[in-house]
Order: sequence, then structure tokens, then C-alpha cells
Amino acid sequence: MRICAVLLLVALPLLAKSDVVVQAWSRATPPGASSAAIYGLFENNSSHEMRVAEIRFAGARHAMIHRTVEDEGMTRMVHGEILVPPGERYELKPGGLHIMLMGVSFPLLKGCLYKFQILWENGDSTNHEFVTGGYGQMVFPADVEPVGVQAVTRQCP
Ligand SMILES: [Cu+2]
Repeated sequence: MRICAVLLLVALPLLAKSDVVVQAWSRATPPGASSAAIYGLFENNSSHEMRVAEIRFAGARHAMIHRTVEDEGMTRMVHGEILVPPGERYELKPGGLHIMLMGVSFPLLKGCLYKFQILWENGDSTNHEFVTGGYGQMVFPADVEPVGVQAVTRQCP
């Protein structure tokens, strides 16, 4: 009985995390760059709508949700939101919705995994990782082990 209780305690955070699967990625940043963007696929396996309230990444001064819009031939970024209906997927990608990291304190290196946290509007918080591709990466860097499934092959500061 005691063993069951311990197992349950260990399993609970994992169950909570599986409500939302986030396959996040970013691009490597050139030396001296102060901003970066996180992209990726959000999958909501819960029975309720999930809305992102805040993103926390220790390597940046702050993070915000941006949407890239085209306005009379000019590209600019406006505030966006991440709202995933139950059972649906939502994709952040270059030229569209992204998580903007401002005041990045170190270069993001290709092939590394970085931890970040999502605070949801319902009060939940979940821990995730994003994997870094090359400078011109346009899609999830599939040559690196998928995030959250396999053991971390290379963890960087
Ligand atoms: Cu942006």
C-alpha cells in the first residue's frame, strides 16, 4: 500500500505534463545576439482549453508571445496568444506565431536542449525543453532526438 502511494506521487506530475505536449525548438543565435524565438507544436490532450499566461526561460530577461504580421509589404511583430482548444494542435513557426526571448544572456548553441516553463491561465505550470537547430532552421530539427521522449543526448548551459 505504501509503495502504491509513492508511485502515485511520482506519477502525478507526469500525468499533468502529458495534458499538453510541446515539441519546441529554436535557432542557434549568432554571438552577441540579444533575442531569440521559440517555435514548435503544442498538442492539447486535455478536455479543456489551454491558454498560455506566461513563459519563463532563465536565460532571457523576459519572454513574450508574438505574431508576425505583414502590413503594406512590411513585416512587423505584434502581441499574440497561444490558445489550444481541447484535443487540438497549435503550431508556432517562423513567419507566424512565436515566443520571443528578449535579453538573452548567452548564445543558443545548435543541438542543445534548454529548459523553460509555461504558466497556464488555469494556474498550472509545466516544464519543457526546446532544442536548437541551425541559424536558418525553418522546421523542427529532426536530426536531434525528439524532446521529452528520448533521453537527453546533449544538455547545454
Ligand atoms: Cu517576435
